[in-house]
Amino acid sequence: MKSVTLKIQGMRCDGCANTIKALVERAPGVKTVAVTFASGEARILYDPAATDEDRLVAMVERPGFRVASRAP
Ligand SMILES: [Cu+2]
Repeated sequence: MKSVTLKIQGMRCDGCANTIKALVERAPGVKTVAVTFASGEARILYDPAATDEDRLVAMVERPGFRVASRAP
């Protein structure tokens, strides 16, 4: 398992955080997702054999959010 923390721009409330969580959670290879509106961060634990960072970022950005940075 690998983990990544994404810094997300564009979240305006807890609902946005829940939207992102629900989206990423059902993606193949994703184990756990925690999204915090207050800090603007998503922490994702995933199986690197089934998905990768680029795919996770694309998933977050599809509804209109922007990933400003990534950290392990
Ligand atoms: Cu919102």
